[in-house]
Amino acid sequence: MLEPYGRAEFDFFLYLLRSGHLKNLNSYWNFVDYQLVVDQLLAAFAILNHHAAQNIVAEEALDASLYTLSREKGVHMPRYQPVDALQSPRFCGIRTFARLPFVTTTEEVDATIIGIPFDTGVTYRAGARFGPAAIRDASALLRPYNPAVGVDVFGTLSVTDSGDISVVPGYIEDSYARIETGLQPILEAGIIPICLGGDHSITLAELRAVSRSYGPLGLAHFDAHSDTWDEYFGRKYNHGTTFKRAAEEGLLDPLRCIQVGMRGPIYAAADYEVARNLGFALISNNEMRQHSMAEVAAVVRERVGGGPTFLTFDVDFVDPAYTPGTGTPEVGGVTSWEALQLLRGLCGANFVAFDIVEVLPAYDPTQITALLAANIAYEFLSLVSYRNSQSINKGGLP
Ligand SMILES: [Mn+2]
Repeated sequence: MLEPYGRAEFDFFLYLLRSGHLKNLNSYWNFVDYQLVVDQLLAAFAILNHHAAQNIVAEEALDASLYTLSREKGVHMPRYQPVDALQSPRFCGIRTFARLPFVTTTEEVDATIIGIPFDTGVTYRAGARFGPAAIRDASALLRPYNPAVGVDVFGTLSVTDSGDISVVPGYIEDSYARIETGLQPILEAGIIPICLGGDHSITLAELRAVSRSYGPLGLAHFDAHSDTWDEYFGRKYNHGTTFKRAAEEGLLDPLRCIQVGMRGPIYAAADYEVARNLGFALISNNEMRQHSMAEVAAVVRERVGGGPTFLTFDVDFVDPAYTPGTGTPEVGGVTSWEALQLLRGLCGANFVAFDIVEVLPAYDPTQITALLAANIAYEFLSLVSYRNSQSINKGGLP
């Protein structure tokens, strides 16, 4: 294709092929003509020449120039994308979520992955502090396109891995403060945070931060447990009291809150009534199993409506046959496929933040829990991608 051009351009084209930048150029072919691609190659080449060597500086300049050019030409190209597994094997590199760039900028980012490795809010097994690392490890297998939802997740969204929030092990309220502080700039920039837990106590701090930006939130909560107990061991803050505290603090709009999948033995017949008395809807696992996942998803969509909504997913929602690596497993849950179906049924809802919690790698010898958690986080991104594409079709982002 570069026949009219000289040896230097040809070398540069080979460089692009080797370095993986051609993937970015390939994505242009869907939108623009041949001449524009050649123009971009040459413009990028000029910048590369200016930097005199094919080194890291030149690569960064090349990335930036391609990105700037794409904007100038009105071509959509996400600023931050994963390393291309067709160019570099999945087991290479330092582990970030889905091999995304580890950057902490809030510019030109649609969504970011952020680890919250806190696990001293648990009432039983500890060790979910290693959940974010295990999920990132398993996420190396993810690919850009989600055929079940019909979205090019990383072709449409600019996504980063923001690393972890430095929590204070053993000190829940100090950790809450750090989580709120850590999420604040992300939320103020309008970026959608996808938090990797950590135990479910972290969600209270996330809800505090997210509601500060959006007001009282809708809640789609998938879990074997309602987490609306008043206290454990005489203490108000832990992973079993999260949603009672959130309701008391006014972080939620109870009429747009729904909890799904509760099962297993509870302390008293009235335990689920606590959630309902807070104003939440609650669908137990037994009730859920009377319906298809599409029907359950429709009920959730109806409940949360069009307002800003937080999606929180405890991996113990799924049967421990699929998620053994978790803190308080309960038998009789759904399969991994059913969990994915349920999430896919939520397309179109206005989710402004997500978390996936309670992955406990020490009890996950084959890493299947972490693998499912990575895929669930990918479904979260798919929901964002789907909603953005719907908004664009309607004539621009809200
Ligand atoms: Mn749970």
